[in-house]
This record gives sequence, C-alpha cells and structure tokens, in this order.
Amino acid sequence: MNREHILFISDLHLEPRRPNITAAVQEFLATKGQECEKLFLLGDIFELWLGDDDSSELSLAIAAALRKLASNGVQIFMMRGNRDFLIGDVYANQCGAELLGDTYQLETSLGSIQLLHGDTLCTDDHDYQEFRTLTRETNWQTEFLNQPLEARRAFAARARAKSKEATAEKSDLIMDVNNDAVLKIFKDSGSELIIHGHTHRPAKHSNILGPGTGTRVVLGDWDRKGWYAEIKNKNLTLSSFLI
Ligand SMILES: [Mn+2]
Repeated sequence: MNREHILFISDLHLEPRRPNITAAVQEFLATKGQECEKLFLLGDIFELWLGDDDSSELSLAIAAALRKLASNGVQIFMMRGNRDFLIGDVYANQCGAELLGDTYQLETSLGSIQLLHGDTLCTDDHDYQEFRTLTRETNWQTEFLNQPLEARRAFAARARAKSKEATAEKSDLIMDVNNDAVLKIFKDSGSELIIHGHTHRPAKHSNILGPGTGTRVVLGDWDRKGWYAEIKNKNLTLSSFLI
C-alpha cells in the first residue's frame, strides 16, 4: 500500500495585520497538516523577516504550530522566499523544520520533483534579480544582520516602497516566469515536475513548453483563499479553499 502523502504550501505572507490568514494557516496545519508525512513550505511564509533574532508573537505562534506537527512525526521542510530570505537555521530549528537551499529535488512515487520558491524564474525582472544577487551575498547578510533591528526595519520599509513603485510600472509579463528559465530547470534537473509559488498565479501547466518538459504546478498565495498542492494516492493535485 502506498501511504505517501506530501503537502506543499507557499506565499502565506503572514503578517500581524492579517490575523485571519494566521488563523487559517494554524487551522490548516492542525488538520490537513496533521495527516501528511512531509510538509514543504516553499517560501514567503512571512511577509517580512528581519532576522531570526526578531521574534514576534506571530513567528512564535507559527513555530509552535509547526513544532507540534514535527513532534507528531511530520517531516517539515522550509525554503526561503524573496520576502523572508533571511530565515535562518535558528528559526527553522524552532519550527522543527529542515531549512532547504534555493532548490530541492524531491524523490516521490511520481518521479523526482524540482522544488523552488519561484523568484529565480522571473529573469525578465532585471532590477529584482540584481537586488536578489546582492542580498544573497554572505557579506551583505552578515552586515545587515549585525545592524540594530530598527535600522533593519527602516531598510526593509525603504526597499518595500521602492519595489512597490517599480512593480506598478512593470508589465504582467515581466512579473511572471520566463519560459527559458523554466525550461532550464526541467533540463538541468531531469525532473518532469516542478512545484513553485511566488507569482501568485496558481495553475497546473502541462507540457506547454513542448514535449518532455512535464508539468509545472504553481501554488497560490493565501489571501481570500488558501492554496496547497498535495501528493496522495499517487496523484498530484492543486487545491484551494475559502478563508
Ligand atoms: Mn515570493
């Protein structure tokens, strides 16, 4: 009997001013989350993350909910998104989760699946990719995390304002994945399945890039609806529910 049961969520964008989303996530973890054997959080769990030392009521509540699953035997894996790219091992440990790198190849009964947040696929957004390259440098991160929280908060607010301004001017196409970047993932990984989030355009795209390219599942962001992908009974499904 195949008991494989894996859940994937991303783009929860948790923040104190949306307590209904936090409640929905807690409910999801306590019910659906409790049934699976592996849970993958594919980035942008939090709307903002200034460092693992910036613990808040929200971050502690989520850590507690995840730790509870972990102690019940669910394996939890966490990936950083573009909003919470500063999540570190300290917080992952608090959650009872394993922190993954930018990509992860998951072996399943459906074959190997390439997992990623999705921002690296948006290669047409040159400004963002430049920002990303800079802020993923170890030196930059060390320097940033050594600043007092207030200074970090101010930097994040400035970066957010700038990004909002820039996003308003960017076309829909620039904000979506680049087909060549997607093809490269299929090719380099040899996987026939990709699961990612980030673009907030939930869908299951099958073979649109030609033969042999497989299926790309895009997780949705949690807002009016919650989204998750699930592997169960050797099926990969994308589902949503009203919040
Ligand atoms: Mn994102």
